[in-house]
Amino acid sequence: MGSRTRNIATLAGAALLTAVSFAGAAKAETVVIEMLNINPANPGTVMVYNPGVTRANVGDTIVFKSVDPAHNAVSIEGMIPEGAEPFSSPISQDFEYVVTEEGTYGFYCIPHAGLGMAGLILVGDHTVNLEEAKAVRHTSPLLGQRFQALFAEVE
Ligand SMILES: [Cu+2]
Repeated sequence: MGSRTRNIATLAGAALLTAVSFAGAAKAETVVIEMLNINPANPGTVMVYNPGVTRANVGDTIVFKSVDPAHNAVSIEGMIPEGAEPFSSPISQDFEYVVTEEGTYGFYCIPHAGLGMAGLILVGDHTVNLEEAKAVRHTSPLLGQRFQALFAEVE
């Protein structure tokens, strides 16, 4: 009984310590990007990430939320900052990715590349690789168009 109480107290202390050190760090946050069949802000646009342009800080965790099935999120070569780990999420599953570098991250959905399902994450100073990211050519015309629209929101 006594040791059990002590264990619980230790656990509570550990949790408190974790909370304190977490707050002391650069308060990393969780940022959610929904993967949707229909744009809630514009029902005429289908197969979207919501939001299309997401802002975050280094250390934040991006959660790609599988709200509607059959989507994923894959980083695009030439559209992530130097030193950032490329990512490719399983289809129809939530996926977490920690952003470790400042810059612009471009990603798309493999099943809906042809429908232009694309998104941007801007981390800290996003201009680090913005021009390089903009210059990437996309095999799917709709993907290129969606990125153009998203980049227009960035300025
Ligand atoms: Cu998709």
